[in-house]
Amino acid sequence: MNDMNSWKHMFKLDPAKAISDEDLMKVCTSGTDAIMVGGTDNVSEENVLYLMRKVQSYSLPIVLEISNIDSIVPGFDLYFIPTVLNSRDVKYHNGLLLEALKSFGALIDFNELVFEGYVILNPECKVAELTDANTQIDDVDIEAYAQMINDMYKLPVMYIEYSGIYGETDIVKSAADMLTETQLFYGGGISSYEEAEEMAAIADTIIVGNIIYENINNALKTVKVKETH
Ligand code: 1GP
Repeated sequence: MNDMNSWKHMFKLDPAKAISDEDLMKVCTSGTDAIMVGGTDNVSEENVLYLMRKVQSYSLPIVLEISNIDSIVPGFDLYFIPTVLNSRDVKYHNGLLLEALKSFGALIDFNELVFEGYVILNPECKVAELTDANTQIDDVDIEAYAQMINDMYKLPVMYIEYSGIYGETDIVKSAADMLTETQLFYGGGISSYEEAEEMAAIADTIIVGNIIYENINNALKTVKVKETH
């Protein structure tokens, strides 16, 4: 169930945003490979638990992408831990992690954790602001980040995050070309089947978020990339 290497498509649900039971059912029965629960603002133990329980009534993997220590809830299949490599604040490299390990290190099942090397590329998105990310990155920079992740830190996942806007395919391709072991996640601004198809041809896994809340039918169409990749 948790063979995430084969996941081509994930929907990302924000616990701070409302979704109707009907739309949640459509998302969870769409054929997507997994549901990722994650967001930047107002993510709490209460809203994470609420969404987890709702999604657990469907039979697909559910992953928590940890936003803050207070909203970590047991019961997910996997826990994704971001480290933001282009953040200027050490807190978002390993500072939060250090605090979490000091408090809970003895209780953690490390087999459930997946460390994500994030590179945030939309300067306007909330997470870029929060983490003080240096988003002025060209293809040489992204290649170096990809090498850092694949060859040096040897992280299982590189996440190219354009949250809110559709990214530059050349940048994503530059990263993809450097990765031999690391799984490439792409997320940001996918709002149609055509965009999903274009990014799915480059990245290993695409993540579709906002469009779920803006146009559920277009969101559902993105799952069709699984038929071609
Ligand atoms: C956000 O990468 C995800 O963390 C998906 O981005 O919400 O723009 O689809 P969108």
